[in-house]
Amino acid sequence: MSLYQKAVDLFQSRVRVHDGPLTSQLVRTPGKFGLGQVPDRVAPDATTAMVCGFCSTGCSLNVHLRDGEASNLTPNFDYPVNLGMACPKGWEALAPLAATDRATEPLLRVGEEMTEVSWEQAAEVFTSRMKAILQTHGPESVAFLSTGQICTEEMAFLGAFAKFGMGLVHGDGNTRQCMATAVRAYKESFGFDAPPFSYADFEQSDVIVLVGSNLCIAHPIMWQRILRNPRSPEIIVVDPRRTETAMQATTHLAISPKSDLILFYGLARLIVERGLVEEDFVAAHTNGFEGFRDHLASFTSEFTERETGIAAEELIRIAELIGSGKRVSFWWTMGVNQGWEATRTAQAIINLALLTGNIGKPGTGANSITGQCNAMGSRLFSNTSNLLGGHEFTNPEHRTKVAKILDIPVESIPDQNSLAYDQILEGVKAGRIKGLWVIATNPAHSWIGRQEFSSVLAELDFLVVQDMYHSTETARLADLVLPAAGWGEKEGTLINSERRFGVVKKVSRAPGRALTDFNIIRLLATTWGCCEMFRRWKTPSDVFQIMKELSAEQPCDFGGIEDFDHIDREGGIQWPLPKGQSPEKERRLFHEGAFYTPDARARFLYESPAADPEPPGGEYPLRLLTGRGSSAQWHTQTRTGKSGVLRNLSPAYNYLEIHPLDALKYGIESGREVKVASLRGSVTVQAFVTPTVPEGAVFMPMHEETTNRLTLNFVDPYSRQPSYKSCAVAVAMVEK
Ligand SMILES: Nc1nc2c(c(=O)[nH]1)N[C@H]1C(S)=C(S)[C@@H](COP(=O)(O)OP(=O)(O)OC[C@H]3O[C@@H](n4cnc5c(=O)[nH]c(N)nc54)[C@H](O)[C@@H]3O)O[C@H]1N2
Ligand SMILES: Nc1nc2c(c(=O)[nH]1)N[C@H]1C(S)=C(S)[C@@H](COP(=O)(O)OP(=O)(O)OC[C@H]3O[C@@H](n4cnc5c(=O)[nH]c(N)nc54)[C@H](O)[C@@H]3O)O[C@H]1N2
Ligand code: SF4
Ligand SMILES: [Mo]
Repeated sequence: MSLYQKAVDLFQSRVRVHDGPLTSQLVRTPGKFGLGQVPDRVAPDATTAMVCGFCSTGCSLNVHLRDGEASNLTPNFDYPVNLGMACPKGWEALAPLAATDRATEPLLRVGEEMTEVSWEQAAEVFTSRMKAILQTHGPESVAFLSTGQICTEEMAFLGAFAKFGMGLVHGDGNTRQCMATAVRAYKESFGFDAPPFSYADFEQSDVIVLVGSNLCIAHPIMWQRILRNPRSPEIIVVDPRRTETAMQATTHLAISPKSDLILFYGLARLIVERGLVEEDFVAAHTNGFEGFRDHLASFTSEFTERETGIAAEELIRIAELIGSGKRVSFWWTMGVNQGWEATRTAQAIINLALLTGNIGKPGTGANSITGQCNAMGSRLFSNTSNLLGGHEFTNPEHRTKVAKILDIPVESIPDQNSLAYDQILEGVKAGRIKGLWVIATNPAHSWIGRQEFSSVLAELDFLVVQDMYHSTETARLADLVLPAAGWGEKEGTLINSERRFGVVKKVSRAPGRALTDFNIIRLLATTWGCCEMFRRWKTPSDVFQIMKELSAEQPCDFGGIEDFDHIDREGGIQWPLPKGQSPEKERRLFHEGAFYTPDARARFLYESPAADPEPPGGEYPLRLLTGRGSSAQWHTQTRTGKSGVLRNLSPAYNYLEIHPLDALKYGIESGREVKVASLRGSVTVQAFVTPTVPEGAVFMPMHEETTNRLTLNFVDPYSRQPSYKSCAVAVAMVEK
């Protein structure tokens, strides 16, 4: 009997007969299905602290209530993360909740029109149409796209319902666009996806190496932590652009775009050559050093200089600084993760930390900074690329363990990995995937090669979008829009970059009939007929307890965290915290040199550089770099675009940064409209001539939907993360 048939049989044997219309009860009868168990908002005129719902820094904000509604907020001075600071998005976090384009009712497409329907109808349409697709085309014909921007408990519930309840095999999330490379790199090098650092390391380093990471814009409060470092650290920024962060650094290595892998191999060779390897550490705690040393032979300083544009003397200075025995910390973000040889590049950074023993000690580490507020939660609990709790779908022991804890038949857990995001979209294009459920992500704007994306979605029989707003580029394409409550309108946990659980709370009422993601999933699970399977999953607090059980004996074990109040009292708690241990204020991993591989040794992993999938040249002579534009803009701007303050802090128009010499070469005038074209399409933006981009490259922010009309859909072969930060373009003035 197929897995799918078993799952169908299971549902059927468990379908309960309800008395009367289910969903209206769900909405109107508090308590019956758990909705009323969402805790009442905090006392009417109180102040309560909760973590921010934008970036992964995880700042704590004091939300002040008047007559039971959040009226304003201030940063929390007592929280170990932000110490009284917040960036503009944090200060303006309440504004997006009041936007006029909030989705307030479920919307169903009838012909070209979107019509308001009740929750009961919405859930029934969801169930009947998804079931019909599954019954006709099998369990691989429906997929879901999850997110790093909802609470951990919601992600866990979503992933569990989709895979164990609905019987889906395929589900991925926007963390593929963002973190997949770091996940893969850590798993292979350390044996588990485990970013080892604490933010305290920013303050305790002598040398801080930031690779493809624009902290001043993307993680401004982490940058503030660097500024608190009393050791006058050397700050080395590796970025082809002279970013705001590069301008503040002590050294800017303005490398040729996409030459990072060669740079790090070149530096490693110099470290080995000059006898700067921390030999005791390498011998006791790593594997693969000899092979790595041989691999480095061809990365001479002459070759490295030619490929990266960094002078040989400068390479020697940096290698000596890294190998000098000082506390060196390496930090990387999207300049590394979003590339065609991204996994090996991340591992080349890890290799430098291992070579020099810069791991497990204060002020050190090979540290991947996460992006979204709960990217870390999604890495552990979204049930997409990992089985809940950092387990493996393909490991029978893991499946048995999870099935036992959840009290579900082991057959309801898929024994294969999901297709990755790009492969799911391939499946849609090829007609194999006919139903798609998109939650808290806006891929019609943010996915690479967007032109293609919209036409791919048109192939679907049924597209469901669950979002706070009905106006997002993706929601506008949906057959069914499920209106979701947002940050501040629900409770649960988020896990920040340094593995710290923080709590969000309900301080505002969601508009209209919008429900929390948790309750939407609960409603759909009930209508689907798997009430019984999820009988323990009544509230986010219940799910937190289940997640604790799932984490047992995993590197992320957090059985020692009691509940949400405990997290609140302690000012956030980092994983791991096994049962019986008390939380410390800040902790890093690997202080004993024991990694999560079977022999407890970290691995040196390396490979020859790969070919550029679309080198600039010919008709498209420039390389397009993309990324964050300002600290006031968040991704596709569905939230930050709703705050007048943040709009005023953002560029008023969509722009392209171009070097003065290229402007001269191509006849571009600053402030004038230019056409930017790639093989995928062309867009018109305003030129901004500036030497902060290197000659031969241009930069566009990702916040306007036009940018991804140009980008090339190409993924790293190991992480399948898209290569957002490079494609070939041409630029020309628009004739008036
Ligand atoms: N204000 C704001 N903050 C955010 C976000 C936001 O949208 N707005 N998003 C959050 C999320 S989800 C994420 S993932 C993070 C992203 O945070 P970052 O990764 O810091 O941001 P990006 O601007 O995408 O990319 C960083 C840098 O990579 C550089 N880069 C491009 N190509 C290369 C290369 O080949 N080598 C090197 N070394 N560098 C290169 C770019 O020039 C850019 O300056 O930010 C988070 N914080
Ligand atoms: N060219 C280019 N493209 C990029 C990047 C790049 O550097 N360059 N970076 C990539 C990266 S790192 C990332 S992370 C992605 C981000 O890409 P997306 O995830 O598509 O961007 P967001 O705008 O954050 O989308 C989140 C959506 O969730 C909704 N939402 C917010 N809170 C909630 C909630 O609580 N519940 C529900 N149901 N919905 C909610 C928002 O309204 C919004 O529509 O973009 C990627 N795209
Ligand atoms: S730095 Fe990140 S977590 Fe802190 S206030 Fe800004 S957006 Fe929120
Ligand atoms: Mo991201």
